[in-house]
Amino acid sequence: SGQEGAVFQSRLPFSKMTPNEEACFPDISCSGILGHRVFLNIRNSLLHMWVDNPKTQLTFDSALKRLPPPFDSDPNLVRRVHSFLERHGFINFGIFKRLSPIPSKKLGKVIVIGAGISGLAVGQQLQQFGMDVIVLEARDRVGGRIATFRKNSYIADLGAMVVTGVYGNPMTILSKQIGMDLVPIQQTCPLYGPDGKPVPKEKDDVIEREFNRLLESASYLSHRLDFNYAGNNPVSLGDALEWIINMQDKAVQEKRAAHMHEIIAAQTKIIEHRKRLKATLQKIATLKAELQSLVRQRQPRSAHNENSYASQEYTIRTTQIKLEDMINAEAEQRIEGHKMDLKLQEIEQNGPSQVYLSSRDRLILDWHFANLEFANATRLDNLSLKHWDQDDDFEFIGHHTTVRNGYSCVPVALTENIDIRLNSAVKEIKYTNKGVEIVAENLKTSNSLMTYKADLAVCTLTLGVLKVAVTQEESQHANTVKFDPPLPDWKQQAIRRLGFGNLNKVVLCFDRIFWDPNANLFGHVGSTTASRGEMFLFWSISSSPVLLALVAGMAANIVESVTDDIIIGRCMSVLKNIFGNTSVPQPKETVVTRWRSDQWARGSYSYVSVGSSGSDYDLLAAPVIPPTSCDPHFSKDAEELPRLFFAGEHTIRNYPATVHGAYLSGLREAGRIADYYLGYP
Ligand code: FAJ
Repeated sequence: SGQEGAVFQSRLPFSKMTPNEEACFPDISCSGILGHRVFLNIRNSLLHMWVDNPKTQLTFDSALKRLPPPFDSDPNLVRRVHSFLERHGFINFGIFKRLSPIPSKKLGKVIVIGAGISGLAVGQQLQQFGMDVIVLEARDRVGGRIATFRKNSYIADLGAMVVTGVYGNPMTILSKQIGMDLVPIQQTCPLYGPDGKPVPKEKDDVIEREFNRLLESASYLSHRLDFNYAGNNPVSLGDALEWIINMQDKAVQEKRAAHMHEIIAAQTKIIEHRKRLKATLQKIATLKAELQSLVRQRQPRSAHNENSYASQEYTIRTTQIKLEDMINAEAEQRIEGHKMDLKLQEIEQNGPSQVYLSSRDRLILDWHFANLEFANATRLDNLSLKHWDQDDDFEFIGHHTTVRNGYSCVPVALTENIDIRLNSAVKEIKYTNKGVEIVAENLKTSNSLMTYKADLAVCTLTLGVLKVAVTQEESQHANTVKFDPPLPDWKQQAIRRLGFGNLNKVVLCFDRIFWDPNANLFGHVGSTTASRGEMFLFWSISSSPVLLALVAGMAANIVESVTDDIIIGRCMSVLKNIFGNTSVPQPKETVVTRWRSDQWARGSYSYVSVGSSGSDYDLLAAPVIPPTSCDPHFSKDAEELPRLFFAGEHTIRNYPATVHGAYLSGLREAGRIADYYLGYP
């Protein structure tokens, strides 16, 4: 709440201009501290007004009226700040009540390819900026990778389902505008072992700590020791983790060897000591015999044997003293021997563990790896060790929530007032410095082809679809999009480098809840490392009895070639193993996703693969200027205008792989297009 909260919610620094603001307001940028303060005050006040009431358009007039003096004294500056915030998607975005009409004279024509969240965001924005927008979508629905299964009272998200953090997240503003039923996720997640028995909490905690330590070690290897290449090959996160695990194993073996040496040294000391004790005992026996014989031969004292008597008594006495000394030495040696035995016992009892991880512990660790493979939508050995978590600093804070009424309510709401052509599969994107021509096949009307002409196009095709477009596998795939001319090499290389992963879900709708209704999650530890991602996590987020099983990592691709019956059967045996045969009823409805085989997606979301980095997201976001025209009548300015723009989760470096990132990429491109094509009011 308050102005600071509103600025934070808008992902801007409260008391500083951003580089983009400095570029757009060069006069303020070099005007000194007072000018900065005035700018920041106007900007922050406007953000506050919008975040407080995002259901109604914040017009320039109402903003000016509500600004306290002296910040209202320069209406021209207020107008510029208002226009800047509107254009770059900081205010007046989403679905809100308009107070001023959209310009009726259209200011340029745009084709948006794809009606996922990014396509809808860019379409909404450009439409309200006064451009003529058509959105072409191949599916018979909007939303793309936001897809909700609805049947009777059952609701389940087959694609995105989590809103990750509320502060700074544009979804928070959208949730105030449309009926999103956001429910915080309970993070506790009991684990069940491969035998179906609960994993004890203490064991679970120990392995989770070890998992975090392994990740820290991997980060240390990469960022402190700069161990990012093995020879000329970049290292993957998976390689680094397995390498550290092997090192730990080796370290345990070395500790065990050192321990054995310690035992041998202690035993050697004991043997030596026992030898000494034996010698002492022998000496005692000899002295005792000597003494006995001396005593036996003892002569009584008389006047004529004074000297020999004294010598005899002296010998007896010294032998006695030697014997006493030996007996004392024996006693001391026995105490010392006892101490040595105790020491050996202690060493033997406090030896290091036999192995770094027992096979059962390793499987629990594999469960955590599967969870990481789910978040990244790929196997750990595909992730770049150096860059896999490059977006971590931009994670939103606040609780993670699910959309109880189904995430598809968002894209559906964003269709308001936009011309969307469903069942229109784009086949060809031709771009020249005069504009674009988009050839689309109508999948409903006997596959007829339509050509749409416009000034520019925004391509929100998924990275998976773009990968098909830039490789030579055209004949194998139904959805191949041709770029004419082909995309520039730098764009093609980035498309090839960045990874596009996979994640699948199995929806099971029952007639009753048989799991703990208070937990949103429970985990199932697989029986092998290779199958660790198979139904490793079950979600229960709906108010109706629906379970959602996740299939991640290597298993995500494997399940796509298996029939639904087999997959459901596997889910059921996991559940019966945990809850007992008789407690688990047959599901009433089931759905199995296959995102990799889905021709309009070709996977789930992007990841930073080995050999790639965050800057590939920037290259994917960069617009394309058509190659220079040979037409002598063409003006230089027109030639330099980009005609192809790109949005989507794979184009946003700081927030990739997410719904909010895809949405923000749409806002970003709308701002960029307006800057190129509309100039500033
Ligand atoms: O919860 O924000 C999630 N939360 C989230 N994003 C997810 C999440 C995952 C996640 C959470 C936190 C951090 C990172 C990820 C976890 C998971 O549960 N969840 C998720 C689960 C699955 C199974 C999937 C598939 C995705 C997620 N995501 C990712 C987001 O869904 C996506 O990042 C976002 O929705 C992407 O939006 P976009 O606008 O960039 O892309 P699309 O695919 O929605 O739109 C492209 C459109 O082009 C489609 O409608 C497609 O039909 C169309 N098209 C394709 N070819 C065409 C065409 N149209 C015309 N002609 C053609 N030739």
